[in-house]
Formats: sequence, structure tokens, C-alpha cells
Amino acid sequence: MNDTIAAISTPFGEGGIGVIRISGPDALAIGQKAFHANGELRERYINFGHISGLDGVKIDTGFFIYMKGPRSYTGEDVVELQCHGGTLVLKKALEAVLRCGARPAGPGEFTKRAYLNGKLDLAQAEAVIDLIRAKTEAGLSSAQSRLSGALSSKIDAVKGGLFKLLTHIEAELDFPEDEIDGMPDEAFLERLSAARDALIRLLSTYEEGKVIRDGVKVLILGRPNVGKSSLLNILLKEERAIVTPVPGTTRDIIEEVINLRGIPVRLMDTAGLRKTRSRVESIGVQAAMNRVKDAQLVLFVVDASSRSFSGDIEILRSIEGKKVIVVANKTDLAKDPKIDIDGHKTVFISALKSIGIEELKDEVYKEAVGHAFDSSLDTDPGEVLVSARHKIALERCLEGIKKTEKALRGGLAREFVATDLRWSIDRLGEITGETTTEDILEEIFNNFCIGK
Ligand SMILES: Nc1nc2c(ncn2[C@@H]2O[C@H](COP(=O)(O)OP(=O)(O)O)[C@@H](O)[C@H]2O)c(=O)[nH]1
Ligand SMILES: [Mg+2]
Repeated sequence: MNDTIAAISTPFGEGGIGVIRISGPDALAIGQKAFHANGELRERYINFGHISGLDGVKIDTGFFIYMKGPRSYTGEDVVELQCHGGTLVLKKALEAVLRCGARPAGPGEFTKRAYLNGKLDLAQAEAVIDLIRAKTEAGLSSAQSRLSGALSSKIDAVKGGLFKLLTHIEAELDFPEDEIDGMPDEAFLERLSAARDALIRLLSTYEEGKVIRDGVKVLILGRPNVGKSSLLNILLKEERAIVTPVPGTTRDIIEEVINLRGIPVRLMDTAGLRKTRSRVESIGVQAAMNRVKDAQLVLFVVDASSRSFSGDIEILRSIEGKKVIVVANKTDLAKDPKIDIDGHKTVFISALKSIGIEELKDEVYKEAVGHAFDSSLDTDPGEVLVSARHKIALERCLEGIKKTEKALRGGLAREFVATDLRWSIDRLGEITGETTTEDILEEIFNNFCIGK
């Protein structure tokens, strides 16, 4: 962290403005070599001037913003250069900055420095990337709430409780002759179980949190001409897939992301499943089946007006074990349709007449999240667990607490109780970053983009 890093922090491509971020002990000196202010440079002020290389040739006019550490994103001296957001302009401006002595920043390196300098804890740093990638309101507010420290303070509260217990035991161990009121096992166990309950509660939100952040993959499957593409179109509210009365129209897989009751749903429309002599179509059929494994939910579309469902049932049985909602389409053509396909949950719709679509969305939400959609429900988005890494740490902490309880109940020496407890506390520290190993840090920040 002794060197000074620089990167283009705005996305690649053309834009109104582009920003080059420089961070490190020499940020100001390097920035000043590449930028020539029209007046006297001031800190935390938008300084106008131009960027040029060491050779003095002007690259672009722009602004120079200097944030002296620790009052900056990374906690170090930071300079941000704004110029026009052209690919070549930015490339040349960055080259100039690098030639003036900065090193190209690696992925997530600015945020990593912010973490190492204590501007953010690890859970907050992870929230930064979720915030950037959020696709729905729910995902965004979850990331914002974690970035402001909601999850961290929850973890810290549990950790603080466990830590108090640990200091108590350690005091008993260190000063056995002093009359420290030993905590009775009962009281000890009570506090452990409070911590355990808090962890279990948090862990129970993981399925929902994961869906809010990562979304779900939903595969639309069924025989030809049942209305799969029509269903995709109506869910998308646009004519994305070609719809014709000719069976076998869709061959490629068509993928689109929709916002369904706040969760990002990746919808995949596929070729109708049938035996076919067309080479192109049979490749499409194979491609559809290949996607089954990957999908979290299958919308299996059938034609409600048809007389027999044996062909549908045959296909459904070939994907046994998958989460399936049967979508009985074309109810406008069927009077009083009653369909029972191997007892699968069935929603009746008409993609043509737009009937039953809201009910279908509710069912998809229920299957994906695990409980019914309720717009009046006002859960704090920060109280939802979204990361597999956090989940594993919490589960291990839970294991540690159970071991501690067992050690206490079994009357083991306090030393052993203390060891288990300390181990559990360290697992919580992995979430906020106090006890995270270097390779895990690497992995987390490598997921970031360069410039962040
Ligand atoms: N009556 C009626 N026709 C529909 C409905 N949904 C789709 N269709 C028609 O069924 C035919 C096949 O639809 P399409 O979406 O291409 O089916 P796919 O082959 O499963 O993708 C088209 O002529 C659609 O207009 C519906 O709900 N009611
Ligand atoms: Mg189709």
C-alpha cells in the first residue's frame, strides 16, 4: 500500500464524462504532473484546467478534485480527474497518469484499500459491489442497508455478547484466587442460546436474500405451439419472441431478465419439445433440455384446450425432481378446464387474453422466495442474508456455539469452553473482516471491476 494506484473508474465506452481515480501517498504529486490547473489548486474543490502528458501535449480539458486522506474513499490521498468520457481520451489520460508515476490498479483495489484503512468493514465492502450490480429495488435497498453497516452491527451485537462471556471466563482462568463471581452455568447457557437464536434467525433469511441479490433462472418448457413464446412476451410486456401458429418456430433460447415483484428473474424461452426431423429444430430441443439442470424453476406450459396430456406428462416425468409450475395456457379456448398433471401445482392463464398473469407471477415469487409475496410487509432489507460466504461463517459459528454449550453441559474445564467460544467469535469476525484470510480477501476483491 505504499505505492500510488490509478485506473479509469467510469465504465468502458462513450460517456459525457469519464473519471480517472488516483489513490496513494503520491496521488497529489502525480495528479499535478498530469494536470495543469488554471488557478491555484485547492483541496475539496473543483479545479478547472487541462490534462497533458509528460511531453506537455494537451489531452483534454477537465477537472481536478483532490481529497486529502483520510477524508477520502480509500482513506488515502485521492485525486479524481474528470475529462470527456471517450475511450481514447481516457486511455491517453490514464497513460499520462501512469507515466507520471502511478501503477495500474487491480480489480477492486480502491475498495480493498478502503477496507484495509478501516473506512469500510468487509461486509460493507462486499455491499459496494452488490450496490453496483443491483437490478431491482429490493436488491438495491439490501445493498444500501448493508453498506451503511446494518448487517455488520447485527453481527457485532452477537459477537459482542459472546466476547463478554469470553472475557469473563478468561478472567476466571487468569485470576482464580481473586473472588471473581464465577458466572453460573445456567446464566452462561442462557446467553449462548440467545446468540444461537439470533444466528438461526439470520440464517433463515438466506434463501430469500440470495434470490433478491442473484435472482432466479426460470425455464419455459413445453410442447410446440402451447404458447411458450406468448408467455415470455406477455411477461416481458414486449414482442420479444416470434409467435406464430406454426409449431417449431422458436429454436434458439431466448433469454431476458424481468423484475418480478422485486426479484430479478432470468426468463428463458425454448424450442417446443418434440421429435423432429429438422436438424436445426432438434438442436433447439436439445439446447432446451440442457438448460433444465441450470434452472431453478420450470414453467411447464400446456395447452388447456387439448384433450390429452399424455405427451406433456411424458416430458414432465423426464425432468423429475425439478421445481415445476404447470401453466395451463389458452384457457380462453377451454371451457372449465380441469387439469391434474401428476399433482403439480397448476396456474390457469391465457397469454393471448392476458388472463391469470398476476396469479402466475405470485406463484413464481412463492416458489422462488419460499413464501408468498406481501407488498405490505416491511422487513428491513439489511436483516436479510445474501452472501454464501456469510452464510458459511454463520453456520460455522453456530457449530462452535453448540460445541461450547456441550462443553459447558459436560462439565469440561473452562479452558475448553474458552477455546470453543473463541473459535466461534473468530467465525463471526470473518464476515466483517477481522479474521479473514488473505486468499479470501483476494477472492472477494477480484470480483470487483477495475477502477472500483
Ligand atoms: N387462443 C389462444 N391462443 C394462444 C394463446 N397463447 C398463444 N396462442 C397462440 O398459439 C400459437 C403458438 O403460440 P407460441 O407462443 O408461438 O407457442 P410456442 O410454440 O409454445 O412458443 C400462436 O398462434 C399464438 O397466437 C392463448 O392464450 N389463447
Ligand atoms: Mg415459441
